[in-house]
Amino acid sequence: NPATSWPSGKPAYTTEYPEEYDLSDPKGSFEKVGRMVLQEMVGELPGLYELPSKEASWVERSLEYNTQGGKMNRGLIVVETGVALMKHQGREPSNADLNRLAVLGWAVEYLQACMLMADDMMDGSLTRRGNPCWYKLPDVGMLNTNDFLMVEMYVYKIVKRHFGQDRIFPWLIDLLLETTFQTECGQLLDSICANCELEELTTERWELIVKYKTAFYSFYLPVALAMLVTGVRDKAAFDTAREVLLEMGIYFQAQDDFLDAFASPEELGKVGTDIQDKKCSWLFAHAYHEKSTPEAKAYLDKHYGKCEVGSEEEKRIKKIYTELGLKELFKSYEAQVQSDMQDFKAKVKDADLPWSVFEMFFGMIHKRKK
Ligand code: DMA
Ligand code: MG
Ligand code: MG
Ligand code: MG
Repeated sequence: NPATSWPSGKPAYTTEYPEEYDLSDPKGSFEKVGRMVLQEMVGELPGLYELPSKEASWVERSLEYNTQGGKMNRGLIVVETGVALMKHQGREPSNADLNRLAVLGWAVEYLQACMLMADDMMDGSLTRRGNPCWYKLPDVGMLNTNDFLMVEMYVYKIVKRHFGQDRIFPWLIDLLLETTFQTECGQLLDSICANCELEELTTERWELIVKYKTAFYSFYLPVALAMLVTGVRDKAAFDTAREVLLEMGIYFQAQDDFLDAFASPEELGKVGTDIQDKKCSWLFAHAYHEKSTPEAKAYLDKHYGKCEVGSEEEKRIKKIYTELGLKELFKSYEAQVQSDMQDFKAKVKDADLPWSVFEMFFGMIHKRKK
C-alpha cells in the first residue's frame, strides 16, 4: 500500500515460525505465541512510530496487564477448531498452520481485552482477573480510553503482520470489524438500561443484549476465524455454526449474570456490579417479569439500581432472587440448553462440520463456576 508503506521497514510481515507449536501443551504453546505477538507489536513502536522508551514501555505495560492472565478460552478455541477442521478435511496441520491459528486466537484475546477495558470503566467495576481494573490504577485513569483504543487497533495490526499478504486478509478484517461493531451495539443496549424503566428490562431485551454484547465475539468469532483460515467457504456452514454458537454464547452470558450475584469474588476474579448498575441481567429480568411477587416487585422498584455493591439492599435483592426460585430456574434453563445442543448435532453434521468442535466448546463452559 503506497499510502502506508512508510517509514522504511513498514509494513513488516512474519512468514516463518521457528518455535515448535506443541499441541500436547495447548496453553503453554498458546501463551508462547502470545509473547511473540506482544514483542512484535511493542518492538515496532520506537522504529516505526517514533515512540520514546517511556511511551513504548507504557504500551507494553498496558498490553501485559490487559491481554495476559485470562482464561484464554476464546483464543484456544481458534486453535482447537482449526485443528479439528483440518483433520476433518483429511489434512495434518503444519507448524505454521498452528502458529497462524494461535495468532488469530490472540487477535480475539486482544479484542476481548479492549472490550473489557472499556466495559469496566462503563460499569464502574473495581477488579478484573483478580487485580484492580486498569482504569482504576492511579496513573491510568482516563488514559484508559486511549489505551483501549490502542488495544483495539492492535487486533488489526496483529492480523496484518501475520496475514497481510494472504488472500483472505480482507475477509478476516471484515469479520473482525463486523464482530466489533456487533459487540458495541450490545454494549449500547446494555448501558442504556441505566436510563430505562424496570418495566422495559424484559427477558426479550436481555436476550438481545447478550446476543450482541457477548455471543458474537466470544463464540461465533473464534470458530468463524478458524473456518475461514482452514478454507471453509460454504455460507450454509457459517450459518449453522452461528446458530449453534449464538445459543451457547447467550447461555454463557446467563452464567456470567448468575455468577455476578452468586459466585465468590475470589473465585471469579471480579466483584459483581449488576444490581448497583441497574443491568438487565438474566436474574433481574426473570425476577421482575417471570417469577415476580408484588412484594418482590415493590422492593426492586425501590432499590434496584439505587444501592451500592456490598450494601444491605443489594444482599436483600440477592435473597429475593433465591426466594423466587431463580437458582432452580437457572438449573432448568441449563438443562434445556444442554438438550438443545444435542438436537443441533445432526444439523452440524449436515453442514459438514465436525461436531467435536461444538461439543468441546460447550464442555468448556457447561456448569462453569468462574
Ligand atoms: C461483558 O458484559 C460484555 C463485554 C462486551 C465485555 P459484563 O459487563 O457482564 O462483563 P463482566 O461481568 O466481565 O464485567
Ligand atoms: Mg462489566
Ligand atoms: Mg458490562
Ligand atoms: Mg457480568
